[in-house]
Amino acid sequence: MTTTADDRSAQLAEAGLDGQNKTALGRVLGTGSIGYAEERPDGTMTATVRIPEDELCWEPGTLILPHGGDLELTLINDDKNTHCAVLPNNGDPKIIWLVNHAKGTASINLDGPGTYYYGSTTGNDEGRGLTGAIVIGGEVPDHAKLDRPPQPRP
Ligand SMILES: [Cu+2]
Repeated sequence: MTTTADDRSAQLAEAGLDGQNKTALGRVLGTGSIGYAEERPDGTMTATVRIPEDELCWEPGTLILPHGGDLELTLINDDKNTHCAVLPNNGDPKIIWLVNHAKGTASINLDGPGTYYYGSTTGNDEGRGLTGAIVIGGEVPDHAKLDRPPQPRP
């Protein structure tokens, strides 16, 4: 059996995993969309993530970067609650405060391929609620590869 995107949306709705105060507090990580950062001519990147109303998630839920480096991340809070984002950043995590209907920009540097998680720790979603992922592709140096058979490369 194959599952199409439409099936998945219907299944998430039926399971009560597509919004706030249903089966779970909000959307579960991995049930949102995938987005890509844009690369500028100088190699720095930009992306926008937003918090839709009453879903308690980031949109896109997974943001893919073509490589490590500097990211200018715009965050928009369209929810009725205040949220924040505690963002991964080389050196020190950064926090940005997002009152309802606020927009802000964070400059972060992530120089290594990998999967980074960020979240809001406020706005009735403490714990692991409102979690998003930033995935950095690119070549992994040999010394950092997992010990497993060679994987196909795009
Ligand atoms: Cu929050």
